[in-house]
Parts: sequence; structure tokens; C-alpha cells
Amino acid sequence: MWAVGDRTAFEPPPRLVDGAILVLVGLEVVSGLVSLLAGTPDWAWLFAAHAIGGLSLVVLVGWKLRRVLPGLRRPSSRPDGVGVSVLLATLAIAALGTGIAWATLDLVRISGFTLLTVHMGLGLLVGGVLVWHLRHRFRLPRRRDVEGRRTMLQFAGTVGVGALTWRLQDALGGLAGLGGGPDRFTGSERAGGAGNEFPVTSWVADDPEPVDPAEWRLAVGGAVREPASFAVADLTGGERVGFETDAGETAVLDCTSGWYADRHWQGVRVGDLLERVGPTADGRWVRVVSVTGYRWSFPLAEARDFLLATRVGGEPLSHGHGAPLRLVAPGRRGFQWVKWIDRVEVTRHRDLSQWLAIFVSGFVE
Ligand SMILES: Nc1nc2c(c(=O)[nH]1)N[C@H]1C(S)=C(S)[C@@H](COP(=O)(O)O)O[C@H]1N2
Ligand SMILES: [Mo]
Repeated sequence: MWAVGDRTAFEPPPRLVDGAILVLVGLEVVSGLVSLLAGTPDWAWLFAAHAIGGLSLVVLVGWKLRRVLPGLRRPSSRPDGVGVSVLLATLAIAALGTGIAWATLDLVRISGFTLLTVHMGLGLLVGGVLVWHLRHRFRLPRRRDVEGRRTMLQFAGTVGVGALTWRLQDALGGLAGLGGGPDRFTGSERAGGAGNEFPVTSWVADDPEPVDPAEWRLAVGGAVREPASFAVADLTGGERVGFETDAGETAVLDCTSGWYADRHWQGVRVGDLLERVGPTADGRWVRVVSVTGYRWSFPLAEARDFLLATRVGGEPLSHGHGAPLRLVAPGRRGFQWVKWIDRVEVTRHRDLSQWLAIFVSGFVE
């Protein structure tokens, strides 16, 4: 009564399972990538959807493996491209496993990389290998595979199991004494103690020599009336240069590799600095550039509220954390909090070269 052929009543026809896996993997890759840019709680739904999608994939991939694994044991029935299929299955299990482990365990690192970073790498590989697999194995679902209301219920049930598991996951992790899940809606876990004690992280390769404060100057220019440059003393020594130098606020630095640090930051408000140089009417963006070439750009109105920090948690910023000056961009993800800043420029457009610069800075001069 509960079985349809060799399937249970809960299980959609094979071609629909395959089609759903394809669609969900696509959605997981896209939602995972977009989440790297999501830093405010109004994006919490995206992280939830990514988790529920992943847990639904566990069910779908389980059905698929139950269907195809017996065939793999019979050499005569091994079809074309079976190597790719096996690779894909292995990567998919690893991607789902690391995702679930990340959401259940404490901050785990594997040779320096967080489990979350490993999960991202595996997820991207799954996306790529899946496209390759489709070249051998793609079959469109047929009209007769779609059994109307029944199919709808089967898929609703699958996503329902995913959603329920997601809700229970924290509780289950806690019960099993596994340390519980992430502390923040982004999936990040609290890291470090006070002041400068939190992980020093580069997006890819930045690892400059300590900046010599005697030589260093901050250049502020671009679409401004009066370009100016400032020494460390100008940015730390009271108000004699015409702006407050110990403006402060508490903000969360949330790295996409899966940790965050909640700190009080002090320094110069970007808006105060811009007031000194006078952006021209066509200036719409602010580009913040590191001595390494690493950079990010922000809409002018948003950037005015950012801080160019010289201190963290009451301590002078350490070299690793970007001394003498690092950006504090509340609501933005960690990779946009540029360290070792030596240029702030007002521009007319968003700086698209930033997408290249953050990957290659540190490799090229
Ligand atoms: N110049 C520069 N700034 C950078 C980075 C970098 O690689 N180069 N890494 C970013 C990333 S990915 C994060 S999470 C934060 C980490 O800051 P921290 O090292 O002080 O923890 O700095 C950001 N600022
Ligand atoms: Mo990061």
C-alpha cells in the first residue's frame, strides 16, 4: 500500500528526483555565494533557506543513491561517465556533511581552514562536476513522471523534513553534547577574547610587512575639492586637524570563513574626513584602498558612517589587524573591512576592479 513499484509513496519518480537535485544544487550554489555578501539580519532568511535546501538535498540524494548504487556493483551495467558520477556522489556527500557538521559543531578547523571554508570549496566543486555529469547523463523528466497532486505532496514532504530537521538541529546538537550550532544568523561563531585577540585573516594572500608609522600617510582624494594627506599623529592626536579622532562604536567583524568578533572600535569617522576634503557633486562612491592594493568601494552615503579605526577594544590596532588604519564597516562582511589603508578616494562609480584586487593583492605589487 505504501509502495509505488520499488519506491515508497513519499518518493517522487526517479527523473523528478534527479531534476529536483539539479535545481536545488543550483539554488544552493547561488544562495551560498550571495550569502557571502549578506551582513545584516534582514538576510537571515537566505541562510535559513540555504540550510533547509541542503537538508532537503540529503533526502533527495539518499533516494538517488539507493536507486543507483546496486547498479554500480555489477560491472556489466556500468554506464558511460560512471567515474564522474562516483566523483560527484562523493563530493556531494562531503559538501552536505561539512555543511551539517558546521551547523552542529563548534568552530572546527582542518589544517587552518574552517569547516565552513571547506564546505564552500566542496559546494563549488559539486556545481562544476554536476554540469560535467549532465553531459553524460541528462534526461528531461517526462510528462508521465509528474503525477500532479501526489508529486507536489512528495516534494512538499521532502522540504518539510528539511525544514523540521533545521529547526531541530540546534537542539539535537546540544543534546548530543556537540557544542551547539553557530552563534550568528550568518553561521559564524564567536572567536577570540578581548581587544586584538581574534583571528588575523586575509581573504587570499595579503601579508604585508608592518607599516612604518613614521613613513605612512593617508591620502584622501579623487572627486574632492581639496585633496589632503594625513600622518598617523593627525588621526590620533585630538582635534587639531579639524575632526574628532576618537569617534567610536561597537560593531561585529563577521568573516565569511565562519567566525566573528564583537568589538568597540575607535578612530576617525569617514564622514568627518570627507568633510575636510569636500566631495564634489558627482562623487557617489568611496573607495578604500590598502597598501597592498586590496580595496573595496561603498556608496558615499553609507560610507560616511564608517570608521577608519586606529584602536580596537581600547588597544592600539595590532599590525595583523591592519595598523595603522583599518576600515570598520558595520553590516558589511569582514572581507570588506579593508586593513592597512593608505588611500580613501571619492569616485563617480563603483570600483569593479575590487573583485579582481581582493583575489590577487598580495601576489602582485
Ligand atoms: N588589505 C586587506 N584587508 C583585509 C583582508 C585582506 O586580505 N587584505 N582580509 C579581509 C577579511 S577576509 C577579513 S575577515 C578581515 C579580517 O580582519 P582581521 O584580520 O583583523 O581579523 O579583514 C579584511 N581586510
Ligand atoms: Mo574574511
